[in-house]
Amino acid sequence: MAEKRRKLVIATGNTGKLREYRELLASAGLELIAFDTEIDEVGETYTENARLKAETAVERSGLPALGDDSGVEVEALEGFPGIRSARLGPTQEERTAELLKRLEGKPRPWNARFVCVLALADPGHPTQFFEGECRGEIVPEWRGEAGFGYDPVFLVPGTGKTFGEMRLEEKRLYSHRARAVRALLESGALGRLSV
Ligand code: ITT
Repeated sequence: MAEKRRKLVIATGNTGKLREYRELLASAGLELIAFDTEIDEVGETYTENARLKAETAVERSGLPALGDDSGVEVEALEGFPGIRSARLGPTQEERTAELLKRLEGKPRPWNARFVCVLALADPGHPTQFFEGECRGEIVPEWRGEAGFGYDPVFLVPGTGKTFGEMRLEEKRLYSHRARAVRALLESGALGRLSV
């Protein structure tokens, strides 16, 4: 009989993130289950918010869960929007436009970094954290239709492309999320899940 795959909840309501996790964890041999906790992100750090998402999903599902809190930090805006990246406006288009508006008139390059903190919560075990970053530059023109969020205005140094111009397989070579997932996979934690 085929061995039953272990289940891992991906605690997100963001379809762009979910698509990336399905790709990044494809080789991990797990059954991935999407679950949007819809919690208020009341934490003051990526770590606190990632923990909230993952632990809430564990409480409600009884299964191990991964929470992702991420954002873009722009040097000329002293790290803004950071953990508030999802709250700059009602739609992503308005959020990106708002970010560009705040940068208007500031000298370029608009250096920035994407940050991703992953929390792995497992019933009966302390929650573990993994982090990844990707340095780049915000550009004023929107380029490409791929990805999600601020991808069309985030230029990756040395590639001449924004994340909006990269397919998933290319974005994963550079992305903050891919780096956090690599740290998670290298830790061996997914092989020790309790359920
Ligand atoms: P969940 O909390 O349900 O996971 P969310 O979109 O609210 O979904 P966050 O609170 O972590 O997630 O907000 C992160 C925001 O940062 C996200 O909405 C994007 O606008 C942006 N972001 C994060 N990773 C990104 C990426 O790889 N590419 C583009 N934008 C990204």
